[in-house]
Amino acid sequence: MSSAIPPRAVDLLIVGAGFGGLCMLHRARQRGLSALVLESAASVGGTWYHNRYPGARVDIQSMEYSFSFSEELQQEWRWTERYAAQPELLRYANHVADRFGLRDGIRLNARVTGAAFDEAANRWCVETESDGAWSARFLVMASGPLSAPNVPAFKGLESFAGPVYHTAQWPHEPVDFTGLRVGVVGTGSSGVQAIPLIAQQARELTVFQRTAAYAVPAHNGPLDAAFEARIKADYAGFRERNRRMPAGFGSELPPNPMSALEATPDEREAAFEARWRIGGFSFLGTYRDIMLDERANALAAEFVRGKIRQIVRDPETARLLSPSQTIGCKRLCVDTGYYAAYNRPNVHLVDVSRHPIDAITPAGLTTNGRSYEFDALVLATGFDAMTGTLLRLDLRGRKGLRIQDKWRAGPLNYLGLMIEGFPNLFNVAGPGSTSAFTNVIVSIEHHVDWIADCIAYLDTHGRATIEATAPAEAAWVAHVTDVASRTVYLTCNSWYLGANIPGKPRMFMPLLGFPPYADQCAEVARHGYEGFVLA
Ligand code: NA7
Repeated sequence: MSSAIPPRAVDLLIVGAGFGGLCMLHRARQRGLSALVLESAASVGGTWYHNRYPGARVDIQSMEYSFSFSEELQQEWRWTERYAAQPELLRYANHVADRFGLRDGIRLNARVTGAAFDEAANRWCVETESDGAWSARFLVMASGPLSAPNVPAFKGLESFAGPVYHTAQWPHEPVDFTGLRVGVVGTGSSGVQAIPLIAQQARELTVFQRTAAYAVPAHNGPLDAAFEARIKADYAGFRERNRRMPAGFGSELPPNPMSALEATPDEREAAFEARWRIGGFSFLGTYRDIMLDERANALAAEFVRGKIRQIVRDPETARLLSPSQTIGCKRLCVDTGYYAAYNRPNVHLVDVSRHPIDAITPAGLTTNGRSYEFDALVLATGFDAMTGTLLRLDLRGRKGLRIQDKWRAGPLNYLGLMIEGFPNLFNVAGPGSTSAFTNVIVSIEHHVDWIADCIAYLDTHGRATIEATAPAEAAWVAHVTDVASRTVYLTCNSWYLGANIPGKPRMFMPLLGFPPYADQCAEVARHGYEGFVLA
């Protein structure tokens, strides 16, 4: 690595000014560390800066999807909707940056291209595209688990005559599809959110679906003032109850402790219907074993397929929209009018599950010997999740070890926080942690606190570095897979497994169960950072 300008030095460099980076910067400053955030974008907000597609919205309730670290912040901020939309979430990120005076610690338009660990100095040297080099004792990757967009290598993509929009790289100026024929590829969470709104604008909308999605209604609406007041009367208690939930949220409606297999068909129908009416992820908690037992899962899945048949008028379209995989195995979608959008005469569904998209052409695309024409193309094709962002960097640990070599067979890590061979590098909400299976803000705050405590421990014990050991890493990765293998999560081709990216090694990356994970991380720290080498 080389740079014309000598590196400028701080204690802690943080990559990314999304919720993770903002939280880390604030905590580091509270602990008296000099810290700096390097952010590639022109402003803060991370996910909510980039994902501006129509309908982009959080699917954890707003009162939960927010920081808990400041009582003043959580009291003063007012969400307008049960599930906040992208512009409001972006305003929240900006408010946090202003409220805590963080902006002078954030370098915008500073895209990190790589980082190398200098073993003689025990420091990280971080290179940016156009902001020179920086050096720090500690490097925190708060670059997000879903931040490397996946653009499939479609033959002829560059030949398309009209505009191509990826949901995760949406333009900042409004996109108007009025009067246009639009093609959408992808029916995961992003496609499911965008399709109903694009359908309202476009002259014709053709959706190319490889895997049908399960979507449960959000029943979004204005935030109920009485609910807000009740939560704010004891926000700390509400946060604490949520932290004790398996996914760090949902304490208001915990999973039913009954097995779906013990209920009668009528009881089941009533129970599924009740949760369907409430909406959101709580549907998967209708019974305790939906994500544990394929027979229980099949009952929930069939209930949703029944809903699709009720909502979608054309039986053939309903059949194509009906997923066959286990429900929840790919992330459950939370929707507003998704299935009903297919009742519109201008919306068409093309199944590409058995015959993939052959090529993008100047006028549209071809699949299964047919051509489809459209004026604009939307790729709702997701992310190279959990590892893509780090693997796109020139990241080198001890002895020049490249992250691409270290992670050749999958993202080895310990506690989801550190990587052997990469001392003093912390990962926020990365593989091996509960991030993707939780209200990610709960996971972020947990990681940020653990990292800040770890740095304080090193300082009080006169240690320069901390590094995961290889045996601890191997055991951890096995543990993550073992936990998943006791569930239905290994039964489908999800991004949790890396299965959405051709050639990506299959390793189950996120960990299920926030409370035991948080306890385990605390235990490791209490025992002087077992599984790490401190030097
Ligand atoms: P997802 O959930 O990964 O969805 C991507 C969609 O794009 C999904 O339907 C894919 O089908 C489809 N896809 C991807 N590549 C292709 C190709 N080559 N051909 C046809 N279809 C393709 O991404 P999202 O952005 O919707 O959501 C990601 C996460 O963000 C979400 O889980 C939340 O955590 C927030 P597939 O299912 O792979 O067959």
